[in-house]
Amino acid sequence: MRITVLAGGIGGARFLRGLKALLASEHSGSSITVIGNTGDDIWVHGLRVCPDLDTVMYTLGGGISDERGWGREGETFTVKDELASYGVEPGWFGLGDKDIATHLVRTQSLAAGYTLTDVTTALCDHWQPGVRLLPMSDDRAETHVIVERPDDGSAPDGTPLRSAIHFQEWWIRYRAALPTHGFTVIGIDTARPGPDVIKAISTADVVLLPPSNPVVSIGTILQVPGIAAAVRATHAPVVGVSPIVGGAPVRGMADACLAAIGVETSAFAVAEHYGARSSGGLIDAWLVDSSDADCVEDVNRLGIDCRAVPAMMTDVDATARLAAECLAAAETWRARP
Ligand code: FO1
Repeated sequence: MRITVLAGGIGGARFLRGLKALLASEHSGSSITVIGNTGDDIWVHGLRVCPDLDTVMYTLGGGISDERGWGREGETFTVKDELASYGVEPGWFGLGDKDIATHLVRTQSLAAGYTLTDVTTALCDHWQPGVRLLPMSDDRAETHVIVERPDDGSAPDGTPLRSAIHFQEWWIRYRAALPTHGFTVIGIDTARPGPDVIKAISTADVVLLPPSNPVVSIGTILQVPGIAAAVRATHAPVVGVSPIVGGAPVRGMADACLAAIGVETSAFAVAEHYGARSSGGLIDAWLVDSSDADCVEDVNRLGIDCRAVPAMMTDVDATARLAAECLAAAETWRARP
């Protein structure tokens, strides 16, 4: 079975760890292709950092800091502290010493003319994540956030002025706690899907949207011209997992992202946001946590086959069971009359 997963950072990576465990135990001969979000990517001190790609690679390759969910286990920040002593910005970005090696390899390879896909393949040769990790695009497409910063001041009529800041600054420095008016992915209009991305979607047996951030992770991947159309057109069932449980994100700040685009923070609202493929949207089935069972009928009425299951990824076994529910939902959809 060929499974293609559109994934962002921590939530997507944790889901993949369970999916991998499930396939190893019950679906030998299956393969996973991950289409990774690169909208979070950032130049820091001249290094190209790809947070979501690295989070998937480290999580599945055994190098992740489980405590943080990003960066390396046993990490130190000596270089970051030295840079801070020079007063070099950005001081707010947590650049780990071990992590720098990954960014140096990536930056040097990009400078030598290799594509981000080539570089990611080479890094994964080292980390052996057990999945094929494809950047959504080899072209630069960086998420920026339209905010009101404290020192931005106001126009003569008193209207607060707005600025666009890099997603990482919004996420890390400001913890998404500024008045936020939306997102813009700089370069997205001319970004092309990475090689094999469209093929991975159109030839998949199952396409999964794991509980990653539906706005700035999965949403960004779907903004790459051609990718959403490929999801709509694939013969594979498309199954999503709600990242919102009981009206709140399980981790991260998807609620701030959803609010910024005018979508309610609920399992139902995110399903509605993705839309039923039968009416031009993206998903066929939607898994919500058991605590949100009261929305199942409403989601079904959207034309999306909804089921309430234990969706908290508390450990690998629980996540493997969630992944099994995704595959069951896919088979139910495939078998429909
Ligand atoms: N997240 C933080 O909250 N603080 C950090 O200092 C930080 C540094 C960082 C460095 C490398 C990396 O791959 C990820 C890092 N993250 C950090 C996480 C990152 O901001 C988010 O995981 C994604 O961009 C959103 O999914």
